[in-house]
Amino acid sequence: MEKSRDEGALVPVETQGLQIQAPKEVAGGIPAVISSIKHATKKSGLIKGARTLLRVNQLAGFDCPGCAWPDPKHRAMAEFCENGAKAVADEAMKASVDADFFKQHTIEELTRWSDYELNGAGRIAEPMVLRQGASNYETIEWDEAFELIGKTLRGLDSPNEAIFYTSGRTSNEAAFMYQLMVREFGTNNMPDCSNMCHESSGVGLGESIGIGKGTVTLEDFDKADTIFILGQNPGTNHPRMLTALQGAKRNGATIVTLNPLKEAGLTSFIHPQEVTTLMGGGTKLTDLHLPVKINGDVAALQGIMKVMLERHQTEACLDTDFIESKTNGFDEFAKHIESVSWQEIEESSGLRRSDLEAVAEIAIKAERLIACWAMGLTQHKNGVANVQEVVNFLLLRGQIGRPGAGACPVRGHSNVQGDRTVGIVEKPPAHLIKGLADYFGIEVPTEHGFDTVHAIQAMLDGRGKVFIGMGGNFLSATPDTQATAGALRQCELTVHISTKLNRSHLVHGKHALILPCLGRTEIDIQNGRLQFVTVENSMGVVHASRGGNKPASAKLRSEPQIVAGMARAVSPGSKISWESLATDYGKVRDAIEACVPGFENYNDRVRNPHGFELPNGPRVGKFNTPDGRAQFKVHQIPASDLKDGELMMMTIRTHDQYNTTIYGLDDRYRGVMNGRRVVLINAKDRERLGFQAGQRVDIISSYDKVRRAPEFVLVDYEIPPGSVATYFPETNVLVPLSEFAHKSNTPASKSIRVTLAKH
Ligand SMILES: Nc1nc2c(c(=O)[nH]1)N[C@H]1C(S)=C(S)[C@@H](COP(=O)(O)OP(=O)(O)OC[C@H]3O[C@@H](n4cnc5c(=O)[nH]c(N)nc54)[C@H](O)[C@@H]3O)O[C@H]1N2
Ligand SMILES: Nc1nc2c(c(=O)[nH]1)N[C@H]1C(S)=C(S)[C@@H](COP(=O)(O)OP(=O)(O)OC[C@H]3O[C@@H](n4cnc5c(=O)[nH]c(N)nc54)[C@H](O)[C@@H]3O)O[C@H]1N2
Ligand SMILES: [Mo]
Repeated sequence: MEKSRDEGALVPVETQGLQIQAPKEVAGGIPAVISSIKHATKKSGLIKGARTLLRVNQLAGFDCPGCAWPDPKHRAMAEFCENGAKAVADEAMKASVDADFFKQHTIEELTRWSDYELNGAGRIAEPMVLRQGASNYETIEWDEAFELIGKTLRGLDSPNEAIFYTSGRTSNEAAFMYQLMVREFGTNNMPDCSNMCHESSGVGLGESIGIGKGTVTLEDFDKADTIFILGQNPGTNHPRMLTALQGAKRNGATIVTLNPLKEAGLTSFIHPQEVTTLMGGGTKLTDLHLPVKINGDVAALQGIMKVMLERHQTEACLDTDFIESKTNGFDEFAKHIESVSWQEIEESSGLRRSDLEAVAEIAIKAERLIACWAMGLTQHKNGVANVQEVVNFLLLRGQIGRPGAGACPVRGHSNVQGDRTVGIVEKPPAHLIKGLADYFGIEVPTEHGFDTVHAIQAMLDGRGKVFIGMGGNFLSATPDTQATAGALRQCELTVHISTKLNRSHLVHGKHALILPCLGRTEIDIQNGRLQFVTVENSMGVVHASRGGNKPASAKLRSEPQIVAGMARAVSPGSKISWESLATDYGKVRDAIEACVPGFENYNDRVRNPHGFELPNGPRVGKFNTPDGRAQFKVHQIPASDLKDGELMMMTIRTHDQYNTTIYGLDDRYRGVMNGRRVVLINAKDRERLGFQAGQRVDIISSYDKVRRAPEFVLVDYEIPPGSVATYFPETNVLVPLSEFAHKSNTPASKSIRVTLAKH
């Protein structure tokens, strides 16, 4: 049967077969083990699947491409992780996307495949080109592909007409070479997946504490007596974090969660490697869950701090020594908090004063408190304010720069933090400009480049003419799918360095290239010598990663090799010895050491099996802000002004996806099985709006009343009134390009105003 299509989102529509079960209360356990073995053996065969799983996060193995959560130093064997296993199995698939595959399937036909089917086609086997006007990709030799890139880039009126995107799986070595190539060519147009991700954390923390990174290490979780988790679903997205939380719980820690949803992974956890806990129903994790409304966090945090400040009047409960000696802006901040009314706090947070008082009570007692957060805080117009409100909260009791305490933005992509550290950034810092100029003798452009939303704008209005993506799936990951599709189609050339087929390969410029690369799990030999790469985890630890699988195809090249190939074609007179960098990654590390602070003796230190920690001022009580102090920041509570019939929609991940890569069709913990086109809605909202449970609706954007995402099934769910949840990337078509966070430009993909209509 011909599937119907969502022409806006450019995806087929499938709602048949959806099954709804009760949401789960416990994460992990035997179901997680079974699920990962199923994925591993189905995708890569029994033996290869099992062998690969054994090598994840081993000291001599590769860094899991799943997420950026660090590895414990005391592990005896690989920490089991269901979703890490899925990521690894997915990369271990056969290389069946080859010349034959593309002969059989036209682009037009492939656009009718679902994201699940596209990913399921296997690894990409060889370089492919789509020539102008052709209906199918065909093979191309590597050198010819590089020459096409070189010729097109050299033919531009200005280097600023080219856009170089990066997704966060790229190693430090490949990322450093990539930014070097881009800067030698002459632009800083380097949008990055972190623009859509933790940019609000980077900007917010940078202003408040002088470093755009978290301040805790994994060991701090053993010491913390209180952990706050805001806007994060670790059971699905950072499963190994549950082990750390379990450890903290066993040491007596109290866990508080702020989330519109009661996520299974936050409620209770059974460690899959601990059969003994199976009988008991797992370790209870959350002690107090606050079902905050979507984007109610500024209000909730201000409410909590209002209680703390008031209490301090009668009974000292703030760290006044810390506030006086280490911070700035407290008086103005305290005045502001005093002025906000409980009515505003309750309305905007959707929480009761008594609940916030209970949380404040916990915070006042906490001697060592860690606050963790992820996309639930960053992807709002006030994403930077959310992050800074968390910092304000920590500063009140001096919970930064002490063991067991601090800020913990939990990163997504496994090397998104490292990519930034080594230079993937559209606003190059002074040390990098000087470092690259001194070490390589190149002239580094200083004009700021485009980030993600501005790159889309630039391609739309003709200022951007070539798009190159180092990994990722730009079309499906970015806001406003229609606009981004239009942007890519206007390009002279679109190039994707990829491991798997995705929708960005199908929505292309006049010419298009797919350049297939080795994955993290694969053996990388250059010049007869085994290479390894390095990555930085979410807590600023840099360590090595060595692949162990045979490459999926003999025609794959490593990312450093691909960058070197492009660089030689783009800058034929280059002063840089690209060949030597691409055949000895140790030389790339030497260059990073020379250009980026904190990498002294990189090649030696990274040979330590546990890697090394990059410098982190706040961790040791030093704030690298202009006045050397941490800053209290004043933010207004965002207006909560939904119109009649309007709902606030967040776009989240299922348990069976990795961003735009769809591994399977189940969201097991939430009980949504065999389908993705659902709206999780409060039954009271559904009834008020006159819909039946299970009814099919269209979702309509409030920003652009024309934009509809058709045919979603309404599912009654425990979610605060006025808030609804859907899965991305299907609903990215509704995320407006014009709604992004103040200062960080992160698309507001967790607060989208919508209405529903009968389908
Ligand atoms: N298996 C798997 N692992 C992954 C990924 C994946 O797709 N699959 N992606 C990786 C990447 S790149 C990232 S960035 C991370 C993402 O990790 P998460 O941030 O955990 O991912 P999301 O699914 O976006 O979930 C956001 C959570 O925030 C809550 N939330 C939404 N809006 C609000 C709000 O306004 N306030 C509060 N307090 N909470 C809110 C949602 O209910 C949800 O629990 O995971 C990484 N790891
Ligand atoms: N509505 C909405 N949109 C969002 C989000 C949201 O929560 N809601 N989250 C945002 C976030 S947090 C992020 S990080 C972005 C993610 O945006 P991206 O990073 O652009 O997207 P991914 O889906 O992670 O990219 C998947 C593709 O990467 C390629 N790939 C995988 N491994 C490798 C590798 O080792 N090397 C290379 N070269 N390629 C590889 C494969 O071809 C695969 O198809 O999406 C953002 N978009
Ligand atoms: Mo992310």
